[in-house]
Amino acid sequence: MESKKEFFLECYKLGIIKFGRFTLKSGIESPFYVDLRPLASDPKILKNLANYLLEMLPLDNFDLICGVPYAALPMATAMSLESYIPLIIKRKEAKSYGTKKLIEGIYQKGQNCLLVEDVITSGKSLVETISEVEQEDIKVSDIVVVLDREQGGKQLLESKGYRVHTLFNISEVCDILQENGELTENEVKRIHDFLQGNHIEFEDKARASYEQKLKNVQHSVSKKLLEIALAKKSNLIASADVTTTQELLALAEKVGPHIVALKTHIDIISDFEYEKTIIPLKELSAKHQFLLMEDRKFADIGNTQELQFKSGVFKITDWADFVTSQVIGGFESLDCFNNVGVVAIVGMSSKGTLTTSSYREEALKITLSHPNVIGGVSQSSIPEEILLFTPGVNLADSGDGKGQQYNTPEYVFKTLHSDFIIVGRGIYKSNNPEEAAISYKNEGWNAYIKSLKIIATHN
Ligand code: 5BU
Repeated sequence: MESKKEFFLECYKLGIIKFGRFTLKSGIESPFYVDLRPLASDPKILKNLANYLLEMLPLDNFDLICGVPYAALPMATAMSLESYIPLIIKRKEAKSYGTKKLIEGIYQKGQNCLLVEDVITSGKSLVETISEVEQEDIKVSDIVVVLDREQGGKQLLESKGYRVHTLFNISEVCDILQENGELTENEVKRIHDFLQGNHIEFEDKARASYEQKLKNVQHSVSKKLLEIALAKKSNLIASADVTTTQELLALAEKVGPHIVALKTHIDIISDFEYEKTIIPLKELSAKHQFLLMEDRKFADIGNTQELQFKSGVFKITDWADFVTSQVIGGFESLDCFNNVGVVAIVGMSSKGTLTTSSYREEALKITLSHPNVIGGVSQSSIPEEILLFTPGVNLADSGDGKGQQYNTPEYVFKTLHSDFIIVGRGIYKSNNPEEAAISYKNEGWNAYIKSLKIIATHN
């Protein structure tokens, strides 16, 4: 098997820990959130996990294995399959009919059972589970836990005489992630402060308003975007990921009055003709007062980007008000976009993206210093002197089954201090795109207004 650290990083890729601001069941706000259920969906990882857990244990001691429902059930099952120790199943609640049994499976009184738990925090729910198992005259001496949040649970159980074996704890996990560029030193320090019960400040300082930003921005496209936002009371950019000219123009006509910009992927239009596609689109943008954002995501050397921008059938330079570009080609690769605004891709919304915190840090340096850049696309906050555009917004879904991960408007304005939300399928796939655009516009605007009012800090 690979090293424990490599194994953890494999697990981390499945999205089991998130950093930010989360309200726990107890009402306490935490700078990180753990959910190990995704581990069960990767058979190789689950099998390896079972073996890592088994390796730590005095296996001869146990007659039975039992997982604490629900997250640990597949883990306990995998451990049973790997070790041939029989599995029993504990119900969350006793059946209200029939046998009213709390424990299912074959066991005898007096047998010793290993309890398996995914995450231990205060340990209170484990104490309850243990007492329920013990009420069935099954002995519990050892508990094995995948991740210890280091918030007193291990000590509580040990004080009651149980042995607690933990595979990972949050401190070592933070160290691994820092080493790997996923967390900064400051972020790790905050997590340690939180774990030690110290007061930590969540950045809830009031954000800059569009009026304030309008005074500070230099680029004419930034100014236009902010002016339209204020005039329409909208921070919505509709992503028109449709594939025919007719659909594109119909969508622009319907949502035009409610948006600040229409985002295109012009190369997915199958019947593209400059005259028939772009000319009427330009007319609609003038009629309904929205800008055109071509989401080309340039990612080449300057010379090639310039050709892609100015030549070919699309001639983006002639009609787009602003474009998206990766910054992977370096500072000078952005020089060619000098008649439009550039939105730099700092962080992506898709699962497993390679835009780690160290990449984002470097990308931001270019983003902040290049005069053509008006803002960035990111899923984390960026300095307020530029505009933040956030895709991956949907009111109904949390993902699309293809790696997209969605947030709500409330989250992106309050936590990330976004300036503009980008909504694709939430609008163009809706039965009534105009109504959907109006509701995203209102949700977005209300979330923005609310985010202006947050001044208090939290404990
Ligand atoms: P959706 O249908 O709302 O998921 O569409 C989102 C749009 O934003 C789509 O056109 C993507 O190409 C674009 N996008 C994104 O979703 N996430 C990113 O990180 C970047 C762009 Br960069």
